[in-house]
Amino acid sequence: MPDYTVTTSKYGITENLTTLQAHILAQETKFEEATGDFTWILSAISLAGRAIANKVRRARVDDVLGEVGQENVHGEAQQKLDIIANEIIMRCLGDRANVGVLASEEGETPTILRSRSDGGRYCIAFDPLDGSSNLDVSVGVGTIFSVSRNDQEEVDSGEGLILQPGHRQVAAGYILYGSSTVFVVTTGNGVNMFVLDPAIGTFVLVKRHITIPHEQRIYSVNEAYRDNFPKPYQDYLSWAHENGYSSRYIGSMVADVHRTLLKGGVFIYPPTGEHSKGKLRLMYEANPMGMVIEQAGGAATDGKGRILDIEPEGLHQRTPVVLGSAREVEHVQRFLDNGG
Ligand code: AFP
Repeated sequence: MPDYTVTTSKYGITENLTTLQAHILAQETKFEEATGDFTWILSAISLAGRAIANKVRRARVDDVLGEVGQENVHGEAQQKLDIIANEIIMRCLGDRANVGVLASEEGETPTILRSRSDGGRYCIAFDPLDGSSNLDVSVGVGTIFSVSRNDQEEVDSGEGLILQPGHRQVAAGYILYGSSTVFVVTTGNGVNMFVLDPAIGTFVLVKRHITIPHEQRIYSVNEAYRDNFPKPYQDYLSWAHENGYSSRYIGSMVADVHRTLLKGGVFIYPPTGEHSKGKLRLMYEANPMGMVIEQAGGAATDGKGRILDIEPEGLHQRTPVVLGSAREVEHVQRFLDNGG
């Protein structure tokens, strides 16, 4: 397929006019059995992303920063924008006739919208606004999503439908609300990046087939918890210090993973004293990010094996995460395999 990503007119105007929807549609038409389902789902996520981006930009003006004064299902303080973002996504995706099950970080159990026989062919898990505790200091935050098929005819519980290992995801990605609004997505055929052009209100393709650098001496971890990490992680950090590594940590997973994807390095959230299984969630953080990183040529492990091969047991299950450049993940894994 010719690359029409950037069009230069005879008047010297350079514009990027391949939209997210056009790109996904073009990908889908390569498959005879394609139904347009993906385009339909991703257009809903794109609509939600644009609406959330607008809310995030206006948060201080509209006075919707800060906590609501109640806790979510994990006992974490809920931000006003967590609730707003969740409602936007539920609304946008709930309207799509091919979505069967929706599961959010903000909800205790998944919402069953329709059975497979009624057209609900897909299950979607999402974190509506990851990193939201950073919002009041204008740090980049993001939405993470994971799409898998709804293979079961019979509706038992929403969890029964959505709890599938990450290698069964058919699409995954994130939207970063940073200095620009960036949509990164994979449908299992490489990773593409779109940026919201605010002038025309749509995501346009800026980079196709992103490849993560094979190695890069950067680690991204909350080093303040170092004394509470298992010893092999502490030993890895000592080794990294001795080997000229640089450290970058924002504390907002989408921003940290996005930097790791583009610049290389390794993002780590190990088990800690407080979170013995790690802090991050398998279904709507580690799995979708793992798929994006693998599709870009990197690796994602929980310290024991591939994240995408973990058999999930619960919607809100946590997992340790080590992901990024293949060589950098290998270095961490070497310490974990040797026990320090
Ligand atoms: P919030 O959504 O509560 O801000 O948490 C963000 C997050 O889940 C993830 O985005 C970060 O990678 C991680 O927590 C940061 O955790 P620490 O503050 O423990 O480093």
